[in-house]
Order: sequence, then structure tokens, then C-alpha cells
Amino acid sequence: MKLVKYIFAILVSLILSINFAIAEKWDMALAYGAGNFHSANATEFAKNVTEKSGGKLTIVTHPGGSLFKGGEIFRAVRTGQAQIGERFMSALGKEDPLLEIDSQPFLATSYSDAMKLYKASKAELVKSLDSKGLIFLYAVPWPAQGLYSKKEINSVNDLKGLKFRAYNSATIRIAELTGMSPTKIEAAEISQAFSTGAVESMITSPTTGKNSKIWENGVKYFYDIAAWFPKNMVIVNKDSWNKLDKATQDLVMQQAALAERKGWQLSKQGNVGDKKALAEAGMIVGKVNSSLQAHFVKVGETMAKEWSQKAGSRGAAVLSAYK
Ligand code: PCA
Repeated sequence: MKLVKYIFAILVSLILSINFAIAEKWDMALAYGAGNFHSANATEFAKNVTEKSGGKLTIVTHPGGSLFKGGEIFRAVRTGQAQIGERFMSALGKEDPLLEIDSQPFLATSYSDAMKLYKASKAELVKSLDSKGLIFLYAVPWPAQGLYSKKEINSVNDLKGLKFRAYNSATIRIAELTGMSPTKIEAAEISQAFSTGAVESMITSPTTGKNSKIWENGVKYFYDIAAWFPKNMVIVNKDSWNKLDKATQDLVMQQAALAERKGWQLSKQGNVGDKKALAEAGMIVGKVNSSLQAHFVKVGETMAKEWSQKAGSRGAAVLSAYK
């Protein structure tokens, strides 16, 4: 009898340990607040994977930079400190200039062109990330980028000398070519930067302005430039990925494709709805006038040349596939 009990105990602990070995838990680092549509979409993705994996994979989301701040997420996932995370792609130009392609002004100015550009660049990006030990899951664009300012802007002269919040090398370059003085600041710190007067203008989506309640920090004007749709991507550490069985990997990919479709839809809704929200909060929402538009087009042409030099033949191949 004792022996039977003994064998039984061994069997139970064996089964438990097998279960334990195949049950993975991933922490998902998200830079933007829980209410942001990227975070909400990622949270639904995590929930769906967790529910459908039959206990094999649990994904726990950490929005608002609570696990790692935006600027830390790429490295954290690469080194496995976080198994999965979302990062703004065009802030990673130093990793690979191809990651900046979606922030080149006037290259893709509509959602359908943004999708075309994404499709033309995806294979090369997946390969590049893979070589850094990362598995690419999905990418979703922010709504069209526009100019925010505390004061009214009618000409390039009105922009000169303004303290400008930038989010990547492309927006830093726009500021330089316009005569503004740029500082790189993560989205989570925008409200503070405007309220303390550290900055007085920026280019970002109506969504990020709405999420930061930018009108509460003395910002009155939003001018829609709609010259690019920068994306966030969700990436997984390859070692973590390799611990999953094939069925679970397939499930993650299938849910990622679904999240991508939903995310693009949510972005399109925000592109209309969030501009409305800015106006309803009392901001003056309009377009840049033709002289400013001409200025930004010229800036875009300069940047296109500079980017081509950085991106070399890989960049040229993606651009010709796009066009
Ligand atoms: N919001 C992010 C990136 C682009 C956007 O629309 C930000 O401002 O940091």
C-alpha cells in the first residue's frame, strides 16, 4: 500500500512538472496608457491568446510604461527582460533605417498608401528583426500626424525658434530644417513638458493630443499635415518564442493577424473621432495653409534624399516595390 502511494505521488508530481514546463508566462511591455487604442488592442490580443491557448501561454500586459518605458522596450525584449513588447518603429532608426520608412513625410499620406508601404517593407523588416533575435508579430499605424502649437501658426516664421517636442530622428530633422529647437520626449511625458514650458509645439496624432489632454496645458491649435502614418510594432524575444510548441506559435500568429486588422480599423476611427474630440475640447482644428504646406513638402524632399543615403540598396528596393 505504501509503495502504491509512493508511486502515485511520483506520478502526480511528474504530471505537474510537465504541465509547469509547458505553461509559459509572458510579460508584455506597452509604452502608452491603458486607454490608448494601441494598448487596448494589445490587451485584447493578450486576453485572446491566454484564453485560447489552453493554459499553455499567459500574456500579462503592462501599459503606460509601467514595466519598461517606451525608450527601453526594444532592448528589454531583445535581452529577454520582457518576453513581448510594443514599440514605436520609427524611433529605432539607429537599429535599422528601414524602421523609419513610415515617418518619411509625404511618402504615404493615406491609410491605403500606408498599408501599401507596410506590405512593401514588411519582409525586409521581419528579416532584420529576426537577425536581432526578435520575432515580429504585427504593426498598427497611428492616425495622421499634425502640428500642435500653443500659439497660432501662419507661416514658417511663426515656427522659427519654437521649442519643439520630437519623438524620433525624423521629427528632430523636421524641426532642424524649420528652425525650431527639438527635444526628444516620450509620449508619457508630454503633458508635463508642455505645462512646465519645456516645449510649446509638437507633431503627433490627434490621438496622442487627446490622450495627453493637451488643451489643459495651454495648447490651442492643431493643424492637420497628414504627411505620414508612423506605426507601432509588437515583437517577441526569440528564445521565449522557441519555448512555445507549434500549435501555440500558430495561435499567437493568428491572433496577431486579427489584432493587426482591428488595430488599423481603430486607427482609422481615431483619425476622425480624435480630431473631433480636440475641437470639442475647445481647440482650433484646421489644416496648415499653402505656404506652410509647401515648406513641409520641401523639408520632405530633403529628408527623402538623406534617408535614401542611409538606407542604401535595401531602402531603394523597398521604395521601388512600393511605387
Ligand atoms: N503618437 C506617438 C507616436 C506617434 C503618435 O501619434 C507619440 O507622440 O509619441
